[in-house]
Amino acid sequence: MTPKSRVYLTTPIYYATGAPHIGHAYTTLLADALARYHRQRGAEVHFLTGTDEHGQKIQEEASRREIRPIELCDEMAERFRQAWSDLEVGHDRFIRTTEPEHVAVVRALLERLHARDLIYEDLYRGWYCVHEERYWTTKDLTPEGNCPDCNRPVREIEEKNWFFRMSRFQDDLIRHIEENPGWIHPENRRNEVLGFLRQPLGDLSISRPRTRLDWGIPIPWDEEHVTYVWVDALTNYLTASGRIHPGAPEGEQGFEAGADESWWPADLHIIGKDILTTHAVYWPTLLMGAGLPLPQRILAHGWWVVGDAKMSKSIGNVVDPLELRSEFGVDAVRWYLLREMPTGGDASYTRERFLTRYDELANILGNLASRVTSMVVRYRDGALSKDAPSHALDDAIDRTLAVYHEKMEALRVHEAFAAAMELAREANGFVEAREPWAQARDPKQAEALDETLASLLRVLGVLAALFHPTIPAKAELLAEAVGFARTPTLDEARGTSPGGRSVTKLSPLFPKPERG
Ligand code: ME8
Repeated sequence: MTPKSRVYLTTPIYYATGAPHIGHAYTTLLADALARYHRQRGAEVHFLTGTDEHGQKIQEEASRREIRPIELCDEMAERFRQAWSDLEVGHDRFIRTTEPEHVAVVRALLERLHARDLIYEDLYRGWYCVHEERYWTTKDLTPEGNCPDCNRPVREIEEKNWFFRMSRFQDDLIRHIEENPGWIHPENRRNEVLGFLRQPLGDLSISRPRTRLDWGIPIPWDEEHVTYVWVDALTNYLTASGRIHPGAPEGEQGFEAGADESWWPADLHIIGKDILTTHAVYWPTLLMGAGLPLPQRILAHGWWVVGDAKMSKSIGNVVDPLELRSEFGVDAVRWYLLREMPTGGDASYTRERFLTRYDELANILGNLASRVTSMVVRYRDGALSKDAPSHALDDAIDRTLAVYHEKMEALRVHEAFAAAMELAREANGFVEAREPWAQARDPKQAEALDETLASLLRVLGVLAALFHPTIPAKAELLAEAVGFARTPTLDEARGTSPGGRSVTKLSPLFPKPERG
């Protein structure tokens, strides 16, 4: 597949209520790994993350803590920013839904839908879950009469609301999903959405009365109502794309088709499976209503549990990625999360698995890197001659690159990284088979030793590039140790001869942690 030249990737914007845990970290790291992969292939990338700051959850948490909602949001946005910086996430934009630019884009989108007669006023009677901020009909509720999503009690309410004519777009959405098989990934999630769309699709309430909820974006033509938090939140992807210019005269705000310098449409929305309906039903129908193109793809990944229990504050088993980082280092956390979870499937965190994955880094990649660099220093004084033959492992490299690219394109990121680790394992096997220490003792084998070491150096350069999306800092140390000024691209690493570059002995890349 030819690499794309521009890639716009997004994570969900996380609620500014709780601290980031390994679930949030996983999504963000997955986006970061893909962003790094595409940048390395020469694409210009726009990687967006941020915080979701309006709505009842935020208002209630702020009032529980006796602070103003904006104070809570300022604190939490900083906390998320810091966490991403500590985990070496290289996003390009951190959006907050309280930013004036975003507020203006949400209002412009609502005006647009209103002007197209896609919004009407009606009386809503039914059940409401405060926690999920969602309305339910009686048949949606659990047998005990609770919210089907969070199992908390619901309230019966009757209120005036503004509705979006979502039902009008049901057939178009089904057609879009059927005509674009890879649009929702993985396939079981796509089937889930198609299953959901077999029932008649209702209209979507897009407002909340201010008497009940004040912390939101006012509906432009009705100050007594604020925007439903999901409509507000989903629009963040559009705001950060730069497509909409709310201040421009009508007809020039960016809703119209035509040449466009912005990042819209997104190439990939990465989300957890919990928020699939909002992304694969609400969001595309809102975009259809506004006459805007749909995102290219949606990846709904699976769920992290802890052992066999749900991760939750009330159980007290929430795994903090920053604590793991202080114990084992950032690379251990990044490698574990990205390698352990099958992209799209579920995964269970245990300390044992974490340590096993760390051992894999230390014993396979780390070990290869230290033994090869130290042999080059010992036997060849830190540099091989310029014309040293270095192609003994080229087949293994090329096989790995083919699998790696194929898996990355197919969003099977864990398998791409598994292929990278497999190359390091093969290279260790090559060391055992060639026995460079024996070659070094035999002057007749000088050329053979050159080939052994030079081929291994070429592999180490390729490994630095292959591991860059998951463990960028360690990949850079490795690249520097084999004589690159910075981490090479895959093509540079594969294509340049290692002879003549100066090699330094690496101290262990992944030192043994103290085991508690
Ligand atoms: O839903 N396993 O925000 P949120 C895997 N603000 N991923 C997990 C996870 C787990 N146990 N727990 C959380 C919201 N996640 C809205 C989104 S987007 C326009 C608005 C990740 O703070 C996963 O990506 O509840 C999930 O979709 C997201 O965090 C939910 O984050």
